[in-house]
Amino acid sequence: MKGEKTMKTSPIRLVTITIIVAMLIISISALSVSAALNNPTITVSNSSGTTQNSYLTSDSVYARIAANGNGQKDIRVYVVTIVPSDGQALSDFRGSYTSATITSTSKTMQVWAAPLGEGTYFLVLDWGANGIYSSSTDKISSSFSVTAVTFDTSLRVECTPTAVDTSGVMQTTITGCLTLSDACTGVAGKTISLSYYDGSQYNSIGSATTSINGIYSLVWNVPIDLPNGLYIVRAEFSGDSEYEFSEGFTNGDTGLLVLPEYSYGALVALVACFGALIVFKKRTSLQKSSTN
Ligand SMILES: [Ca+2]
Repeated sequence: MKGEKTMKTSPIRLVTITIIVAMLIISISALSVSAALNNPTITVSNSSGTTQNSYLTSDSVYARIAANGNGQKDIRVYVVTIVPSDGQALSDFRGSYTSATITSTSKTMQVWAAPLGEGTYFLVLDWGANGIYSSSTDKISSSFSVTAVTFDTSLRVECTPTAVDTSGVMQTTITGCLTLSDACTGVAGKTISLSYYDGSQYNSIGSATTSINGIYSLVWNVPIDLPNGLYIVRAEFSGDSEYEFSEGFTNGDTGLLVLPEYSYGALVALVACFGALIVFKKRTSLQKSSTN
């Protein structure tokens, strides 16, 4: 008898249950509508998604994009040097933007591969990928800087031969090597300026370009009117955005020695002595033959 009573459901209770079920259905559907990806953020990061705001030109830049909800969203990431104003058409510093589709609440993606250009930049998240910056939907990252990788260099120079004579050999080959200071790695494709010191200033000899292993070579036609003496030869690399300035000098052993030439008078005297010697030898042999 007790069971019969509990089996009965009053009309009021039935209505209440129906209302509750209906409300539940409405709230679930409302929840699914509001669950689309929203509230995005963009962070400049490394490949693991950790925030990074300083880069070298040899690095790559990644972006960590986070959002709430679920579903998917097409996006573009622009690299810019100036924060865009509202409603402005977006233009990428690199020439083209990076596009992607976000399908989860967090994504780390490469947006700029090495080599990077030096400067200060921002990333713009174009949420919905329409190419127009809208401050209400799009996001701008904090700024990040890119600086050049620089290497210290060493430069060597020597002359072969180390002596020239204005009445004989008047060419010397200037050779050397441009390398990294902390390794024996040659630096290729760099211009080396060569000059010699005349006692008061350096005078240009010419320039040569380093080969794949950092070696350069230049044949110098030594000016015939260069006064006798020992000349220091200098090699100079002016440096660039990647490699530091360096210079090298010949020393007493490798510097160029211009030897004193025989003057015309001295040469005549030498020829006269040699001639006298021949005459003397001839006479002696004649004397010997006559006594025999
Ligand atoms: Ca937009």
